[in-house]
Amino acid sequence: MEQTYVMVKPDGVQRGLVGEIVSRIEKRGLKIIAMRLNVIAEATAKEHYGEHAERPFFPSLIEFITSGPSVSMVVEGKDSVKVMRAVNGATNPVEAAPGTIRGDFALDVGRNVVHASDSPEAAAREIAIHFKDSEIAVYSRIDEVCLYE
Ligand code: IDP
Ligand code: MG
Repeated sequence: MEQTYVMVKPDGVQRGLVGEIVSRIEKRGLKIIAMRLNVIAEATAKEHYGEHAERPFFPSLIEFITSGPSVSMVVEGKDSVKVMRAVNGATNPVEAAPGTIRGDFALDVGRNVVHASDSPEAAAREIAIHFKDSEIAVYSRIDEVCLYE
């Protein structure tokens, strides 16, 4: 089963959207195998968003992502990278379809509530940045027999 890294960004925590977002992930059938609320350190944020280091929005992105608590998760399930990107919706919430998290709860690209890894390779990199192996739980969900053929 594929794993991906998901974050409820500080705007999502401040707006009380953690439960709603976790609920959507769970109801889709994806399994949360690690979860933590904390204020991400600046060095960790810079490593996480390293691919954007040269972009003009990088300083404000790092400032925002470290500005308050966020919720980090490792999410597992069939094609979880692709599924979580679809659950989150387009990066720019103006373009995000209704029914997606960004399409339902956001308007501004710099306040788009959630993050999810964009490839399995990125997921492995991001999971390793945010979680130790010992923080990831290996378990079965009782509904897996219904979720998967
Ligand atoms: P993603 O979060 O959908 O993967 P990326 O292109 O990887 O989108 O950008 C990372 C984050 O940087 C976005 O979620 C958004 O918060 C922020 N960002 C991206 N492009 C812009 C921009 O043009 N202005 C301000 N912030 C941006
Ligand atoms: Mg990205």
